[in-house]
Amino acid sequence: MRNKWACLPSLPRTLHQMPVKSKNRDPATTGFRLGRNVLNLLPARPTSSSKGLKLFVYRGAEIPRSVVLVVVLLLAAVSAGAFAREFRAADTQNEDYPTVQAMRFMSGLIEQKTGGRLKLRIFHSRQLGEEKETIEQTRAGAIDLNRTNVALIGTFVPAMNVLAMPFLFRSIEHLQKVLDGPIGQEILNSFEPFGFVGLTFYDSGARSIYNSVRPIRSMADLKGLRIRVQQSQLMSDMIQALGAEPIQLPYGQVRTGLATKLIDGAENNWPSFVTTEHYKYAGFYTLTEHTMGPEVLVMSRKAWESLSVEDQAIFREAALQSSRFMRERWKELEDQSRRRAEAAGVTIVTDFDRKPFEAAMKPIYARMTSDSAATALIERIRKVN
Ligand code: GTR
Repeated sequence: MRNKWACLPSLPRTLHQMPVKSKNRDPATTGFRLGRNVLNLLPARPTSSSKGLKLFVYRGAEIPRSVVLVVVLLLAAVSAGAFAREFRAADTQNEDYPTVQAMRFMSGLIEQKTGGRLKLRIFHSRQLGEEKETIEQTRAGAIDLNRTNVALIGTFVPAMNVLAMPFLFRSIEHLQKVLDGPIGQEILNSFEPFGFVGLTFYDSGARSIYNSVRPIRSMADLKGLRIRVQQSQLMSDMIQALGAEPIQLPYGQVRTGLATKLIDGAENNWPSFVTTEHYKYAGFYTLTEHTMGPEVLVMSRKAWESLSVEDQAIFREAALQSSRFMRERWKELEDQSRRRAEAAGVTIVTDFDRKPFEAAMKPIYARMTSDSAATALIERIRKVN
């Protein structure tokens, strides 16, 4: 005879599919009958076919079948991930943005490697607040992971501001070489004294200036324009040094700021310019590519320290894999976003005079290099070929 226990591992999935044996088909009692029928699948007492299941017999007394059922359901639920520990992860970008996709990918890897014990719960589109607040909450341990831009977290972790420095990287290839090498790892390791653990970097392309007033070809064209910047002193100083008026605004307010003419323009990479619909209000995009500050994924120290050493290694590896996964998607979205802006009639200015822009950054570098650690880091970055 077929062992009735054989059906147990798949019990929760098949519960609703089980044939109801009772003749009583009163829908009002269906739930009860379902429970009864499941119980009927359990043997009344250990039989020869249930050898090895002595577990259910305690000091000669049978443990009630209902208790056995609850235990079995709980075990099955645990293995199905119903009680997985979830880590709250914040991202300001929308659901389809590559950084959000990358974190989803990372969560899948973590779930797989921990047998469903751990996973991420991703709050995209500023569901947990604007970037600056979420960074503060991550430091306080109220948010477990945060994907942020280096310019924002630079207020908390000084080395991040170095990565956001204008005209520091010669190209995206140069940036990637730095981040993928020992310097990148050292920078990630430098987060801990500030209440974070640096997990990995994500691509963010180059940021360029866009506005609704005129095409920018020289610094004179920037004069007097109100340009939105991230909530970062470094970014404000940079825009001011270029002769425009910096306005710090959270990411979520830029679109309205452009629509209501509170601001004349902003600066960002192609995917952010397009996915936020800023391109519908700011028709002039100049390829200034003034910074290539990447995104970074950090974890709160509190959440990190709650993990075993083995789980910490799983998180690190999954984060690294997710940034590789993201890189493939990024390039594609960059090209696609640029094409979309062009098709919508955005004027792309490529013939701008870059030299004066670079020269105007001297005071910013002078301020940064008053810190010897930052000077050394900038020099090492420049030397990477
Ligand atoms: C994006 C970045 C966001 C946010 C935004 C901004 O490129 O992915 O995290 O910093 O820029 O300009 O506020």
